[in-house]
Amino acid sequence: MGGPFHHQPVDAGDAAEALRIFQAQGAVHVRGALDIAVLARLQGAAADVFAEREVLAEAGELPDALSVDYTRRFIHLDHLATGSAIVDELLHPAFVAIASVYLGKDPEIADQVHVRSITPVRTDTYLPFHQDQTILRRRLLNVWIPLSACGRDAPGLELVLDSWRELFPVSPPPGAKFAVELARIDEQALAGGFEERARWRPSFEAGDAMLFAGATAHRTHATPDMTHDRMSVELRLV
Ligand SMILES: O=C(O)CCC(=O)C(=O)O
Ligand SMILES: [Fe+2]
Repeated sequence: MGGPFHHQPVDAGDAAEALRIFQAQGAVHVRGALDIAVLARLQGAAADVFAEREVLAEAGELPDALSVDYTRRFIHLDHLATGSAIVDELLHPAFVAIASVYLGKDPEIADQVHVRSITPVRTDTYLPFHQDQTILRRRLLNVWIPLSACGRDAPGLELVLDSWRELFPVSPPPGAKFAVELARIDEQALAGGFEERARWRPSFEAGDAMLFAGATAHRTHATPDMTHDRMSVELRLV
């Protein structure tokens, strides 16, 4: 079931087309939505925090409260020098318009806004297939914003289009600790239900965003020839 799928980015100025695509397949790639200077500021601020944590971790002095974040390599926006007000600069009116329709109300920003670092020298930073809605237990729109180009030389995102009609059974790995591991969906089980064209692995430019529903299955997309790091912001409208 599903398809034809829309794999091309849509211009941020065409909110109606972006909404149409989102409603048809549970995800839309929006181009030209974000100010590159804002992304660069975020990336610089996050790099500073990761560097500080690296020093603490090497000295065995990372506070317990930060060790989980560090292990998964993400930073809460409140912990960046930019402050969390920068979120206002990430919320393009098209994102808010799509969220309003999808949620059926004025969207709010969920508490956990993060900058994530995916680094090929630490493949444990890669996230397995999951649905955010299994973790947050509520309807949501994820606004996923890479801080630089990714999906070619740096890990991107893989989404399963049209997977948002149900919540799939979870299949946590042995010893699962983290929410996303507890929400893990078995790749074989998921892939079996969808045609290859439903598995979407876009190339992103800086300034792009991927908007996807809380029930759209997704994971980090990484291949052995992707050797660059990638940072991204994930903010969820609820
Ligand atoms: O950035 C990634 O690779 C995965 C992100 C993700 O799962 C999310 O934003 O919910
Ligand atoms: Fe996710």
